[in-house]
Amino acid sequence: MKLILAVVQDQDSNRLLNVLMDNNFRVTKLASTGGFLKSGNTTFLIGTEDHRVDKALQLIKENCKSRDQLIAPVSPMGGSTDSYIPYPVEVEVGGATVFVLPVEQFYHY
Ligand code: 2BA
Repeated sequence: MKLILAVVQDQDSNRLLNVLMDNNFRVTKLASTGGFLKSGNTTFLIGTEDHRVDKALQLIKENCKSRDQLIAPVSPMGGSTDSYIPYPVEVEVGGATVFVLPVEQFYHY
């Protein structure tokens, strides 16, 4: 058994949840926050049999898009000038960041 952890953008999360459910995956959807942008994203926990991992990855890939996001200028007011960014910076946020972990034990009470 494997545990798939997938960090995706909020805009893709409902579509991905629906498609995973339609394909009989068991899913937990968590509200999360990206450390760099400090804005909301969504983390999926998907526990599945080894032979279904490729199908889950395919669905994630098909339903999550990369997007460019602007980081607003950071004001130095009241804070350190070390982190002052005077102009908006564009970063490409990936469609999905995915970890596939082996599951040592699984209990469902
Ligand atoms: P954030 O940490 O908010 O990062 C959003 C996007 O900002 C990243 O997109 C990347 O394009 C950029 N970025 C992140 N750290 C950077 C840095 N030190 N310098 C310059 N640009 C940087 P993605 O790489 O697609 O990541 C999207 C979200 O996935 C991340 O949101 C984070 O929540 C998660 N993530 C990505 N890699 C991870 C990892 N190794 N471990 C845990 N979570 C991760």
